[in-house]
Amino acid sequence: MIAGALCAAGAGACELPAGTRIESASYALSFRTQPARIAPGEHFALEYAVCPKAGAAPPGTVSADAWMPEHRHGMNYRASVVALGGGRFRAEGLLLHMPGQWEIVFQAGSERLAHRLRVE
Ligand SMILES: [Cu+2]
Repeated sequence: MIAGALCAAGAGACELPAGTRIESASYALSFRTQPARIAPGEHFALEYAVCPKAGAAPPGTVSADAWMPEHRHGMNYRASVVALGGGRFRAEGLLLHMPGQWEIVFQAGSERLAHRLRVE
């Protein structure tokens, strides 16, 4: 599967910038955290971009959140998302308030794209 990040023909190439990649049924997403290394209790931002796969519609606004699966809780903060155009977004104000295993979660329409990471 190498074609996952390509758009439907005719819409122009949809290229994802370098970053951690996640895919769902309809979307491919890449993201970077700022700073690159997240520390517990410190605010960070997410820069991410979304490409619809062939046949899928652009997702509209893609939200960003974080979830701690082992403890079944999210953040104490709500990220504010700004659409930068061209399928790119920036989310600010995220904070993981305890060390351990987290998921960065993006919601694109009805599809959830999650990436696990450990902070300590
Ligand atoms: Cu927890």
